[in-house]
Amino acid sequence: MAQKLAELRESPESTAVVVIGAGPAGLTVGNLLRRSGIDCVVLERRTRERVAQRQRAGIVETRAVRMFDSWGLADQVLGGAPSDGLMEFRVDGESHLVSDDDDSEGPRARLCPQQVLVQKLTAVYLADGGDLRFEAADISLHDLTGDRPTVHYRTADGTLRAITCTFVAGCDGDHGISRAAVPNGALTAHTFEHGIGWLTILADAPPPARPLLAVSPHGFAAHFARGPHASRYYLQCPPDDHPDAWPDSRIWDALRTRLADPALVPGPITDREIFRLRSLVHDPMQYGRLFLVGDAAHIVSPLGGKGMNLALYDADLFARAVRDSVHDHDDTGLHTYSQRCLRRVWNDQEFSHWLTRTLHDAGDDTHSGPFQRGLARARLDRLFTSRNAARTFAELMTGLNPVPDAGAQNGPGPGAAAARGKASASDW
Ligand code: RFL
Repeated sequence: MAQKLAELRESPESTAVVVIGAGPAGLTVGNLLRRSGIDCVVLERRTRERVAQRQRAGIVETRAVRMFDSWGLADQVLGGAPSDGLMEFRVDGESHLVSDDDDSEGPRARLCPQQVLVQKLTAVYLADGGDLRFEAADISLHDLTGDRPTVHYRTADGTLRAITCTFVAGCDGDHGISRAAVPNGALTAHTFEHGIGWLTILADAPPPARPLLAVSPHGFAAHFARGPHASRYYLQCPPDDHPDAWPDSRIWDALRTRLADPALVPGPITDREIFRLRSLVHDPMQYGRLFLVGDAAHIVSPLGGKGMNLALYDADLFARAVRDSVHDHDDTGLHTYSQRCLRRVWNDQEFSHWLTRTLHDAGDDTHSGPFQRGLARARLDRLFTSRNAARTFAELMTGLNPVPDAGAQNGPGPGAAAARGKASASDW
């Protein structure tokens, strides 16, 4: 083994960027680098089939659609129809439509399930001649603070491989190896547990006309399209609840009650899981030549639909930064990558947190108490009646609200750690 590793170090492969993980973040980085004429290798531990089946997000926000459009990729990688931008809030059975139309020109959000985006990104990347290696096991990162990091991995047939590169993109999600390769103390984790559980259900059942968020004293529930004949539902539950406590009949009864829809059409349930709502930010999003992208750097609670969209934002900034560095010897984008990403990360965390608190506090007041419930109901009233409040909401939904350029930031705040002392630890 030691001899084999020594041999590998003698004659490694070489590329500009090794991308760890073939989710939305890694595949977007891979595609954008290829479009920029920059060599890269994407390493993914799962099989292609497994990656292509992971169902989570359902909407690519307006900002991300325009990002793909600016790379000439929107039509190739985005499936689904344009969203009509309307979302239904149902409060105690009363319907309120809220729009994400912010009057801006250009293509708008698309109804595109995450697995469709991943399948299309994979197909386009491979058709462009991209190097994507599935079933890459035991990946380890070396010399991240040197000039040429090395990535070791094992192929499906057990062969050890080594690749040297200029940059590593850590796109392997919250439980990947990239962030774990960073020494203790180099990154700070900011975490928040919401104290809320969600039962999440996928079913082959008719989707709603538009995203539906329901608030009532029975607890929060939601219903989203996940394709022409598939739906995802969420039901608020205690964080330590268990899926076994939710047989089909209980699920459909709870959905009918909380969605105030006695005629809700059920269907075969294909997946049911319980997870705790939590939020997490790692600062900075860089260590040496390793750049963390997407869920590897941050987790956003699902309300607001920002997790995947933030991953796409990071991927775009990273690819542009590498392009400027490789083609123009301009490293500004790489040096400001973490700060700039974190400004949007905190922006989206705030929006998601606001929506999470509002929709849960407004309903089941055993969770928060009557005072918080009154505040949350007032926030909803304002959203439904004030044009300015609705417009701010629309801007946040589209992802088009301006976020200050972090490069100009001098004062303390999220991201500032990267600009101050940690810059030297994470500098390359
Ligand atoms: P992913 O999608 O987790 O992809 C990481 C990839 O890395 C691979 N990997 C490794 N590869 C090699 N070696 C290793 N050691 C590896 N470890 C992991 C994995 O196999 C995988 O292929 O991260 P990425 O690319 O950053 O994308 C992030 C998004 O997946 C995530 O933010 C969203 O799914 C979050 N999310 C939602 N986001 C939205 O924008 N809108 C939504 O409506 C939405 N709904 C959701 C969600 C997340 C959910 N879960 C996970 C709780 C609904 C749910 C239920």
